[in-house]
This record gives sequence, C-alpha cells and structure tokens, in this order.
Amino acid sequence: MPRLVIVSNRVSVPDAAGKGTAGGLAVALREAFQAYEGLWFGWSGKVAAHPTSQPRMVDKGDVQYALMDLTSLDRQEYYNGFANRALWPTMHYRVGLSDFSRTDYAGYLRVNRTFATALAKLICPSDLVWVHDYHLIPLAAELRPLGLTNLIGYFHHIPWPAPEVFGTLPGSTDLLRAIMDFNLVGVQTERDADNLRRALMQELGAVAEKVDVLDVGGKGTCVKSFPIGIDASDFQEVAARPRSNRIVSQTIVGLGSRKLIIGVDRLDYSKGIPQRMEAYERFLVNNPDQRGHVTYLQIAPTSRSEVPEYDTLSRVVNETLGRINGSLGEPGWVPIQYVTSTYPRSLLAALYRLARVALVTPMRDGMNLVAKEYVAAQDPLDPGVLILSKFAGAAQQLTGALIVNPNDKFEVAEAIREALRMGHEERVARWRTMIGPLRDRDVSWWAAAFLKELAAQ
Ligand code: ADQ
Repeated sequence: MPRLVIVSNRVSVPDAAGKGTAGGLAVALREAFQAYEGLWFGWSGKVAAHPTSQPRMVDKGDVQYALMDLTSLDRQEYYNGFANRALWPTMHYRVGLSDFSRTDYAGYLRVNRTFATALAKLICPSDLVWVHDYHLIPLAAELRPLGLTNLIGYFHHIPWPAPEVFGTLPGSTDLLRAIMDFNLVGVQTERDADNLRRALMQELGAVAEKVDVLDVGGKGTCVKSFPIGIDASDFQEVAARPRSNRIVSQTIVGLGSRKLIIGVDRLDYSKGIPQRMEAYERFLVNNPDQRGHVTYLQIAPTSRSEVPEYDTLSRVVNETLGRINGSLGEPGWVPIQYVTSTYPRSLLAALYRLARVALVTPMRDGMNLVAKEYVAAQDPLDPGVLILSKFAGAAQQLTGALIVNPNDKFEVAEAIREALRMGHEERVARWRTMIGPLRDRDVSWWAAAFLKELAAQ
C-alpha cells in the first residue's frame, strides 16, 4: 500500500482527545486516512514574523502532520488576496466581486512554490499525493521541476465555472496549464467536469483521448466528477441520540407548537443568506396566517472577516434581519433568529432533526454538505423537507428535495409554503429517495473512489 500525502491550505491536527475541527473538509480528509498511513501537509493557520522553509512535524499515530507558517504578507496576498478575493468569487460566478491584483497573484505563486520546495523533501517515490482546493492549483506544476514523478491528484471543492466566466480572470490560462501537471483532477459534478474540460480544449487546445482524458502536447490528465459525501451513518446515529443539550432543550421550549425552519451556512455571499431572508419575508407577507406559527433559525458563523466583501455581507445580513424582524415581528414572536456561533456536530444534528424545513439556497455551491447532513439527521418516521438551490452541486443527487432558483424570492416563498403543508406520506417518500444514495456514496466512498482512480493513472 503506498503512503498517502495530503496537501491542503489548512491542516487540522487532532487535539489531545483525538478530535479535530468540525469543518467538512477536515472530516472528509480524516476519513481518507482511515485506510492509509500518511502525511498531511499545509498551513498551520499561524502567522510568523519570518518565512519558514521547514515545516514543523507533529506525529499522531499513523498520520504525520507537516505544518508551515505563513508571513502576514503571505496571508494577505495568497490567502485573503488571490485565493479569496479573485479565485473564490470567479469560481462562484461573481465576476463583479473578483478583485485581481498582480501582487496578490505573485504572492499566491510564491506560497505555492515555498510549499512545493518544502514538501518535495518529504515525498518518497511511491507516495500518492492528493492536493486539495483552489489555494493550491499551481502545486503540481511547482513540484514537477523538482523531479517529482509521483501520481499527483487534485480535488476542487468549489464550482468550476463555464470557460467564459473563468476566462475573465487574469492568469486563468496559466492556471489551466498548471492543471495539466496533475494526473487526475476531481470535481464535484459532471457540470464542473464539463466546464473544465471545455476550458482546457478552448484555451490550451487540449485533445480528448477519451471522454475524460485530455492531452496537451503529450501531457495527459484525467478530469472526472467525484461528488463528496458525508459520514451518513454516523450523522444518522448522532441525530437519533436522546437530546440532553441545554441549547436543544431551550429551542424546543421556545418553539412551543411553532414549526422550525433552519439554515446553516458559513457567512459567505455564495450562500445567499440575505436573499433567503427576503424569500422568507415574502412567504410571511403572502401567507399572513403563518405569522407566529413558524420560526426561521439561521446559524451563520463568521468567516474570512479580513476580506472586505465579508464585512459588507455581515452588514447587509444584519440590516435585512433587523428590517424583517422589525416590520413583521410581534410581541412574543421573532420571525428570524440569527446566531453566529460554531456548534459541535451533535448539536447541529439535533437542531437539523428538530427542523421541519431546511433552507439550503446558495447562489452557487460546489456540493453543500449541510443539505446532506440535514437529510441524514431526519427521523425516518417523520422526516422534514429540504428546500435546495438548483445551483448547489448537491441538487444533482438530492432529487427528492424541493429544488428552487434562489434568485426567485417568489419561487422560494412558494416552496416554503409547500414544504410546511406537505403530508406525511410525501415527506417520507421524498426522504427515502435521498437517504439510500447518501449512505452508499458517503465520504468513505468518495475518498476511496478518488484514490482508486488516481492509483490507476
Ligand atoms: P463550505 O463552503 O464550507 O465547503 P459546506 O459544504 O456546506 O460548505 O460545509 C460546511 C461544513 O461546516 C458542514 O459540515 C457544516 O456542518 C459545518 N458548519 C456550518 N456551520 C456550522 C456551525 N455553526 N457550527 C459547526 N459546523 C458548522 C466547501 C465548498 C462546498 C463543499 C465542501 C466540501 O464550498 O461546496 O461541499 O467544501 O467539499
């Protein structure tokens, strides 16, 4: 069995109790290490005064962690700058928000080179290397000139946009060239795979050897979709445990006979939180008999607060929330409850299970794990209804959801009404179509499918 080397922007080192962070990627990657001995390389999350060329090594059982610190200039240019202010908006079709700066781009390439130089010293010839996400697109192109001939795979967790959209970003052709240094490129959906293949053909003149294998001047790469999953059985089990948590008990008491609608998202403009609040407002305006009978709980932990667009979003969300609660609320009833805390998985699972409806309405999303977690957390005998954006990768799989266009407030408002009125039989039937595929294509399936394909290249 070859050793597995995972490279991601952030590394999540388990704490003394063996627990790591709760984020989707961290959980997914820890799963990959169940089957392999390995090394996990990336940014420690720390900022140091001087650039580091040697990672700090931490040993935890079968997995070794190699942690690089960044300087504050690196963090500003590579992470907050090119990755989060130029690539992230472009990949999410928000060309107007994309702020390209040549200095940030140079910083992005510099950090990728520093990572490659440090990583190359740790890699053995038989290692399988698996690189994650848009922060590290040039990594293989930096590793190859250092003599690495290993199989190197890349998984892109966010959408790959249409070529016309990606092509608006300066540097996009160089990034496409860099993609060709990976042996396997995994994306979330067939739509993303098609977009990337078309960009490679149009911009680099790539020739399709087979449907998913492209060649540019003798260099071949395979582009395929591997929809990421969750640990569905574990989520089901955690959600079914008796609820002893204070927050859950308080939520139950606070709800009384009201139905709960839930939204759980990082505070990010791709998630469509203000638009969702306005759709809920439209629902309350159109259905005055429902006022006082529903509560919408939006959980939205702050993210990327150093990026100005996220500050603006936070302000817009607070204003929208205040306006709706002020104009439609009544003494004893607040239409929208809003919290920004991060919660443990068990608490999130219990809240999902309490909710009759989940509103998962991103404007664009690679996959969206919250949609999958909500379905897995439901009581099989009395499941809730998922309202899901057609622009989330998850919509390709969760076809039992009420699929909506998040840009259309009236359509989302109508879906909320339909979800709240949906009969028991239909709720169970819809849920059953989703839970089977969720369990079959869970996170272990995802990691194993990608690594099997990589090893076969
Ligand atoms: P994200 O954009 O972060 O992930 P998502 O897939 O929904 O989006 O994953 C978020 C994770 O964070 C979920 O596991 C959720 O439970 C957790 N989370 C959210 N709010 C939380 C809170 N308040 N407390 C604790 N945990 C919370 C990116 C892409 C997605 C893709 C994933 C994985 O943008 O499209 O699905 O990577 O590939």
